[in-house]
Amino acid sequence: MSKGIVRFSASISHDLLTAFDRFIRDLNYSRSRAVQEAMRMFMDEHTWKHREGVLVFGTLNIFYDHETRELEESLTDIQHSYRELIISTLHIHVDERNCMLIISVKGESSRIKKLVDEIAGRKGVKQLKTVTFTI
Ligand code: NI
Repeated sequence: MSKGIVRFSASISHDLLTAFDRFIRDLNYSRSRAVQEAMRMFMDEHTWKHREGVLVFGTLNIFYDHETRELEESLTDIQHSYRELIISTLHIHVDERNCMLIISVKGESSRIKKLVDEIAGRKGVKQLKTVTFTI
């Protein structure tokens, strides 16, 4: 084993590992390479959440059920509360039931984290993915 390389073990479900192995085999990745890339991507995505006072810009991509009672109203209310961060919003009607909201933001990291947490905590929000850059 070369210097700087370590082995570690982790516990995950059998189903997840099976799906992961199948997935990376199609990409011609080894487990080690895929896990390293996933760890770097994870840290890239979340680093700004641990740092206060950093200027962050990017998009919040929210996939939600528009039939959930009062969700759309509360998403609008939240956006009004954080309007100083929001550059623009794009609403996409995905199908009969689901919508996607893309909110472009620019502002201080801890404030954007609060906005993300408020939206993610709403009932009916199925997924929230952020694409962020720091400068
Ligand atoms: Ni819609």
